[in-house]
Amino acid sequence: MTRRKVTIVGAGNVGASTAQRIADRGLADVVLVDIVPGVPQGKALDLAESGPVEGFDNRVSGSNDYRESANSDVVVITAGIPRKPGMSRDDLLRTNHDIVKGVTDQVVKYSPNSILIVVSNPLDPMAQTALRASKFPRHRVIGMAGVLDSARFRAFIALELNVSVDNVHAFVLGGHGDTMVPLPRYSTVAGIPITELMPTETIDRLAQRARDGGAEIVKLLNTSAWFAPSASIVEMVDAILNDRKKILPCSAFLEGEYGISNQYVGVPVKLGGKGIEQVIEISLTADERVALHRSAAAVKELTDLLGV
Ligand code: NAI
Ligand code: 2OP
Repeated sequence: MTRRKVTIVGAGNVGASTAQRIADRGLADVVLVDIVPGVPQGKALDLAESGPVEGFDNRVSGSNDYRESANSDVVVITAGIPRKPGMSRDDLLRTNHDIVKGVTDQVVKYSPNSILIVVSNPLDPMAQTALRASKFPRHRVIGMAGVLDSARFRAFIALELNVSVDNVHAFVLGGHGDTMVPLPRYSTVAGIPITELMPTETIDRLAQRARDGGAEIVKLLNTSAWFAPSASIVEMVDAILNDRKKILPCSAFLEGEYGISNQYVGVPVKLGGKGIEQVIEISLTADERVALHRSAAAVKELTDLLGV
């Protein structure tokens, strides 16, 4: 059996904790790449030294050079900068676009057959940036957002009803932003739609908390989340490496599905060894469809600004 290899670009909070989860689960060898000298090497060495205690034999290394990433099966892109004081949303958009484009060019050079999972924000436009830069087919460039947004919704439902998170499934579609679309009709506890378990006002409150989930953490920590994001990334990495054919909400480049074309937006997909093996089209009510299209339009405004 050949060893699997996952490269994570950006050895910051999200990248490093993704590396840790992959190593702890023995999923694959891990390479951390970052532009800051010493950081990917230091974090990788520290993580590798936890192997004897945690009981993993996977190799963990860090580099500022993409040669180390060669022939990766999966590459996770978390490189980017957070918004700084005085910086507009557009400035951030352009800066992270340039970073993600540069990173993708390097990744593709050394891992031409890899599957890319894009995490950098703003998520859906960054996934589109990576798709254009890589020239990969759409099933090999996937954005991570829906798994995280749904995990937040699931956590809030489980807390509210005092039930195990194991029993709770939820779908959140649309772009990773204020316009994301939690779908209560498709969110269930032990198979029972939550619409039968809670009054509409409670569901609306939990859905809004899921929508604001990222901002709620930023307000508390003054930086964005990494535990739930890294767990969500690793669920996708695991589905791909183990060809699980798992149905997960991911940001996918649509070509007519849901009446949306030529852009990324969060939808349910089947994730397996080939990446996105199918975009699953679920039936939506008129209101849900309007909300998904409104969210897609908000993403398109940003990709139009970038010209990607
Ligand atoms: P961070 O600031 O801790 O880490 C980012 C890392 O990227 C830093 O180590 C930095 O040196 C590196 N970097 C910057 N430019 C680079 C380049 N050109 N090449 C290689 N590395 C480069 O940030 P954090 O918290 O890890 O977040 C990373 C990104 O993920 C952000 O854009 C954040 O908004 C996004 N994010 C997205 C989520 C999602 O649901 N899609 C969830 C959480 C975070
Ligand atoms: C989050 O949702 C900031 O996208 C990041 O936590």
